[in-house]
Amino acid sequence: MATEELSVEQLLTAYRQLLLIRRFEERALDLYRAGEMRGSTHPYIGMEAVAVGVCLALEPTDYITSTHRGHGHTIAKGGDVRRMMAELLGRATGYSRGKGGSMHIADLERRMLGANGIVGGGIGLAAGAALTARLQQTGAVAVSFFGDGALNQGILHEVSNLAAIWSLPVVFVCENNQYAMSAAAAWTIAGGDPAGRAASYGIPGVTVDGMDVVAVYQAARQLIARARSGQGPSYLVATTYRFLGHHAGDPLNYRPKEEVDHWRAQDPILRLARQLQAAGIPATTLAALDEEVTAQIEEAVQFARSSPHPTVDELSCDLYA
Ligand SMILES: Cc1ncc(C[n+]2csc(CCOP(=O)(O)OP(=O)(O)O)c2C)c(N)n1
Repeated sequence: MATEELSVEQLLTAYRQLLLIRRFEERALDLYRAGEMRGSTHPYIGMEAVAVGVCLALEPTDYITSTHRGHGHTIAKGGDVRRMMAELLGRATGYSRGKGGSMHIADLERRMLGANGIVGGGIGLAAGAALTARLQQTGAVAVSFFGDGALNQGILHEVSNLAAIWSLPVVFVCENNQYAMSAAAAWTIAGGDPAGRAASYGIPGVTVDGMDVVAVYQAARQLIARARSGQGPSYLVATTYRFLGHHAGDPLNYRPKEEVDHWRAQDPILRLARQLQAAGIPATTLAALDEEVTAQIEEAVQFARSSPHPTVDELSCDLYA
């Protein structure tokens, strides 16, 4: 798709966001491997263009829901990498006061309604947020990010049907990264292109190249505008790939090397760098941006490391039994 509709300034903003996610994830993996981070983490590396392209088309007052692979969504919605890093290191300054970890980061101020350890768990929440927006007449839209593995969860059918009959302002964004853990999408999804399923609810279904941040932005913008103007929900299926394992400890013994090489050549950061250079931005500017982002992430790590652990008397606070 043409890049004309995004200014060079907006493209640079997108580039910075892609880098911020990539460098955050790389650093989180370092901390995991060094034993400094407890629990696990699900890296979003390779998929950054989906979160960034969609969130670029959203207003700050719009809602998103996320998945177990939620760091990219949080950052793309404007989340604070210091509080995220502190959460990963279990510190009291983290988003969940250090008691939730990677899969329990939410930023209600930025209307990021939470990462979610339950596959498909965010889908109903997004429809609920969309219903809230409708009843309060705020004009807000909700986006639900979910993986190809959630396509066959019952909740998606129930919520798609309800959202369609109530014409809710929600966009269902499927991140088809080709695998649900080690199960290839090609083995597990009936009916070919998942976007085709939207037709059974009488709503649009669009498939987009999820490695191209501009294409994602343009497709998302249309569907979000449609939802905002009262025309109801839609499906956006972004074809993408996770470059690394399902989680940090995945031995990754189920994907052929040629397949990985093919997708790595589509790296969304390299693709946008090429587009920016064609638009006249020198490579030195892009390298400087990368250095700035890397320093920002390092500062977030230092912030996390110097933050206190939650105290013992906080253990049962925020728990419901
Ligand atoms: C309801 C439910 N079933 C199973 C699991 C275990 N599980 C965690 S992640 C995952 C795979 C999800 O794949 P997908 O939705 O494609 O997202 P991806 O990991 O590829 O981003 C599974 C089966 C779970 N967390 N929740």
